[in-house]
Amino acid sequence: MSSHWEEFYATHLPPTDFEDNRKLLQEFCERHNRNNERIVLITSGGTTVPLEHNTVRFVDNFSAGTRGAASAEYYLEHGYVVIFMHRLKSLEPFTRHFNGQKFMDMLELHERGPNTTITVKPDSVDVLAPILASYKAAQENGRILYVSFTTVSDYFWLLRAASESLAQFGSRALLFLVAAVSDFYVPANQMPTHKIQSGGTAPNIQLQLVPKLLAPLVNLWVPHAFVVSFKLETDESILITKCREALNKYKHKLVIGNMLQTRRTRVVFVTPENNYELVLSQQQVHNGMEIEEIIVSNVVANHNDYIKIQKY
Ligand code: 9Z3
Repeated sequence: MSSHWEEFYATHLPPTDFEDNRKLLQEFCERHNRNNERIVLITSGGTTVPLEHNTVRFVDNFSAGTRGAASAEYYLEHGYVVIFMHRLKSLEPFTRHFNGQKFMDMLELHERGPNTTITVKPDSVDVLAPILASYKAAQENGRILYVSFTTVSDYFWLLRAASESLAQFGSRALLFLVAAVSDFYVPANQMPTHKIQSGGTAPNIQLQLVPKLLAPLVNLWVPHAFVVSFKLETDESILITKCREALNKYKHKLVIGNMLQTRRTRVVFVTPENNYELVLSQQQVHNGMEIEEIIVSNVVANHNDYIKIQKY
C-alpha cells in the first residue's frame, strides 16, 4: 500500500525557498492568464531521496534532464509560455547546447596587452545565433519561469504549488511530467539526523513507497488541464501494459512510454483511444533532429483537439 499524499505533506516541511517560488509561480501564471496564453508545466530531471537529515548520502533517480530541457524550447516555438520545474543543476533549455567545454571551444581570445577581447569563432556564430535569439526572446518577454528541486519532498511541494497556480488556465494548461520521480523514500520521521556511521555493521535502510501525486493532481488540483505523464521501463514486454495501467488508473489524457535504452529515438503514445509510436529514422538522427521536436508537435496537436471540446 502506498502512503497517502496528504500524510506526506503533513509530515514533510516545505523547502526553505518555497514561499518565494510559490509567489513567482502565482505572479507568472496570473500575468499570462490575463493574456489568454497557453501554458505548459514541464517537470525535468530526477529527484533525490536523502538518507540523513544532515545529508551526506542520498539515493538518486536516473535522468539527465535532456528531454525536459529540449521540450521547453519546442513548446516556446509553439507559442506556449513555460514553467520549467527542474532538478537543480540538470540540463536547462538553451544552455544545454553549450555544456561542458563546448562553449569555451566556441570562443576566441585575442590578447593584445590591456585591450584583450573575446569573440565568437566565425563557424560557431551560425550555431550560437539562433539559440541566443530564442533565449533572449523568451527571457525578455518573460515567457519562461525556472524553478528547481532536489529532493522528492521539494518536488512534491513545488508540483502542488505549480498545479494550483495553473488551475486558472482551465484547458489551456498542459502538464508534461517528464521528471523521473523516486518511487521509494525514507520518511522524515524515520531518518537519522546525522551521518550514518560506517563502523561495525552495515545499516539496514527501510524504504517506503512514495504516494502517487497523479491522483490528486488530475482530480483535485488541475481537473480541466491536459495532463501527460511519462513511463520509463527497461523491459520492452511490459512497456505498453504499464502505460495503459497508468492511464486507466489516473484517467488523465496521455501516457508517453519509453525504454531506457532507446529513449532518444523511439517513444510510444498511449491514449484512451489507441497506441502509436513515434520513431526517429537513422537519417533524421544523422541530420541532428531531436525526438522531442516530434513529441512536442504531437502533444500540441492533441492539446488543440482537447481545447476545442472543452467548456473551460
Ligand atoms: C521519462 O520516462 C523520461 O522520458 C526520461 C528522460 C527520464 C527517460 P532524460 O532526462 O530522460 O532525457 O535523460 N520520465 C518518466 C519517469 C518516471 O519516473 N515516470 C513514473 C514511472 O515510470 C510515472 S510518473 O513510474
